Amino acid sequence: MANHRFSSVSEEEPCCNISKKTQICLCVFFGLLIAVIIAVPVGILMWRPPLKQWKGEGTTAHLYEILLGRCYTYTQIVRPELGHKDCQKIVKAFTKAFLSKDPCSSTEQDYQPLMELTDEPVPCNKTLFWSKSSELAHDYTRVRQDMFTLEDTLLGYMADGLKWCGDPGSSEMNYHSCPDWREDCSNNSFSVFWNTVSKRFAEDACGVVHVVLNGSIRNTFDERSTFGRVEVFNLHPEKVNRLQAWVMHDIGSVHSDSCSSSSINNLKQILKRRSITFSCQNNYRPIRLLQCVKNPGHSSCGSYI
Ligand code: 2NF
Repeated sequence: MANHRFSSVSEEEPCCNISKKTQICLCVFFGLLIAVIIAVPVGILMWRPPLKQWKGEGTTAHLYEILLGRCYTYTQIVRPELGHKDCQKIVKAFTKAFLSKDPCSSTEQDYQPLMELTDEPVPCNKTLFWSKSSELAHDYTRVRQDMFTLEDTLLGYMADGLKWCGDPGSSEMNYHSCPDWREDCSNNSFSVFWNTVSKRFAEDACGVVHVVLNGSIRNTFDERSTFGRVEVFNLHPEKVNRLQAWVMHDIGSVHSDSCSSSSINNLKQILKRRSITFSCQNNYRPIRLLQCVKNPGHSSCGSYI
């Protein structure tokens, strides 16, 4: 009797008069339905409009970590006398200036909170500008540690050589591409940053200020460069006594420009109109020596090394 009852509810019996095949179909149907119910809202929540494509290279990989590391290196090791700086706060203000924003509509105001967190004094007579002479100017301040290029100050040190931009449709950085300042737009997050920090660097300069210029190119003083466009016009004549230019020629190059060339004369006239005295020296000897250290065998270095 017990055996009979057992066999009457055997597994072979379709439940509720539904065949096994129908049961499987229903399972698959409800499974798919649940998957769709979950996937659609998740998909909607996760969907991001594609990031805009630009002609310039994208944000430097690990930008946030690099900025943070450089901030700590600068404030703890390079210039500890600066006192406490909140690097976490500084890097947050840096990224906040451009994240979730149109990278072609960047403004000086975007970087204002960052500027306020990174105020840094440069002693009078110790500011060194450069234009088309990055390597040489930095070789010089590496030796003359009392002198400062923008990249020897906290913000310049943190940002030098990096690229960054955001996107209005995303809270992420755009690692694929960023606007090229020549081909896409001039008011891009990257250029506006350098214009803003270069402007403050020039506004803060006092006493005799210096600039290393490249006499081996045609436009030694380029009015469209950051130096020619921003820095020269933001020097304060009431506290800057003189601008001293050092026009350097590459070792072995055919000289193109010198202190007597028309582009340097143009710089002189601009400064005259701004009531700033100008002086110029070709191949300033201490910097020439550094060039010769890198080219010891060259005939033009014979008298030095
Ligand atoms: O990357 C930097 N460290 C940097 C960039 C721009 C400006 C530094 N600066 C500051 C420095 F402190 C110097 O005093 O400006 C001065 C040098 O700039 P410059 O434009 O007079 O000199 P260049 O050798 O012509 O340019 C330096 C670098 O800046 C780029 C250029 O491609 C080169 O890599 N650059 C120049 N103008 C712009 C711009 N409007 C630019 N990058 C983006 N937007």
